[in-house]
Amino acid sequence: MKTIYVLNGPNLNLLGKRQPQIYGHETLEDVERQCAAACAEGFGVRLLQSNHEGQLIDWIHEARETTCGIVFNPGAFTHTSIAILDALNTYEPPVIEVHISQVHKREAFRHHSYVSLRADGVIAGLGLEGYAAGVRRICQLATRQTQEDLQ
Ligand code: DHK
Repeated sequence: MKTIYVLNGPNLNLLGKRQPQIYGHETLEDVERQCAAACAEGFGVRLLQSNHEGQLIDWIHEARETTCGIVFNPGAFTHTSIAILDALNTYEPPVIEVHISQVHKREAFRHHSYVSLRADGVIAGLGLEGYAAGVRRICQLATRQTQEDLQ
């Protein structure tokens, strides 16, 4: 079984309760269920959430050894964290950056992303569907990579 990490940054533990007019009524458990359903055969997801930058960095380091891709909603660290960008730059498999809201329609400080300097794809404004789309893309890229490795 190939593992995909679905990483979530600060305040996303409150998904479903926090500003539902922006982030909707569904919870991280719904994200986990939808991501599991989006996996191709032979793939599985592990959903993780932390409000702490260092914990997210530790999980990225751990993912280097154990995963075939990361779907990542870094929350507000998207716009501030060079340390998370540096961690992602140590990670080889695909990274898909996800934002539930359409950040480019929001405040100017949400328009810049450090994570986008590394991400292989960026999804914003699709609601929770963005996570499932990210998982599908990782499955596709990882399968392609396996086929190339076999040639
Ligand atoms: C989530 C957050 O917590 C914000 O800080 C980002 C992102 C947007 C989202 O849309 O999922 O700016």
